[in-house]
Amino acid sequence: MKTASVIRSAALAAILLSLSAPALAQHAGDIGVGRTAAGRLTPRPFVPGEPTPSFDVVTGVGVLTAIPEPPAPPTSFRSTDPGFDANFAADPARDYYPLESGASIRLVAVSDLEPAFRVRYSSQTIRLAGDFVSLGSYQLHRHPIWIVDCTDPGYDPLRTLWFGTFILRDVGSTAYADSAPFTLRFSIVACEAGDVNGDGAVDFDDIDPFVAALGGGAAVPVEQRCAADCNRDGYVTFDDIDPFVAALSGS
Ligand SMILES: [Ca+2]
Ligand SMILES: [Ca+2]
Repeated sequence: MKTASVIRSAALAAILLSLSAPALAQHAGDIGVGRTAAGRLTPRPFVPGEPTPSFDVVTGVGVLTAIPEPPAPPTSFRSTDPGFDANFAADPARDYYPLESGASIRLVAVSDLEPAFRVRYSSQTIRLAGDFVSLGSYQLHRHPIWIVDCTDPGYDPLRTLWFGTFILRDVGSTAYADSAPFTLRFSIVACEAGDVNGDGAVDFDDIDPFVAALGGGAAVPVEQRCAADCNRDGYVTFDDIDPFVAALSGS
């Protein structure tokens, strides 16, 4: 087991650094929709500890729920969270301001979504680049449905995380510039990257379960595979070793 010994050596080196749990990914709140002072749309920058949290579009992972509930095999995984909300206060320090009257905002995919992943609101569905759903006007607060369709031919039951890259676009009279692209990630189970044994901490006790997840495939519980997917690409591979060691050292 050369792989296991390499991982152990790297992890042992990492513990020489100060061990601390990494900051939790930000799951709570809606995605704030606003603009910069220069008139470019932007999702609200995440602000730690604020009373009304906004979803962190950089590190946040939305959690989808199996439909129907286990132990029945799922036909889909769904959630209406996070939603989109334009009613956050201005935050000049982060160049974030509320939208003005006349705005009409869309969520637009800039690339095809992962197979079996889609976003739906009313009759509008995002699957491919250019598809959009309407989010509403300057005071918008809308929750589209994030869906992983298990009946889709492209559905891979070994995948634990789906993602799509989007922009915010204004088709209203305010004519704000498109936001920069941002990637939203969704998992089919709640998990914290690196906490492979699920005890709430990232530490040496996670090394053995991580090694098991690396080679275990479908025999490994989905929560364990999700947590071992430290680079958040949906699968457990050798590419997760470095981020796992980084999580162990709290960096
Ligand atoms: Ca743990
Ligand atoms: Ca991975």
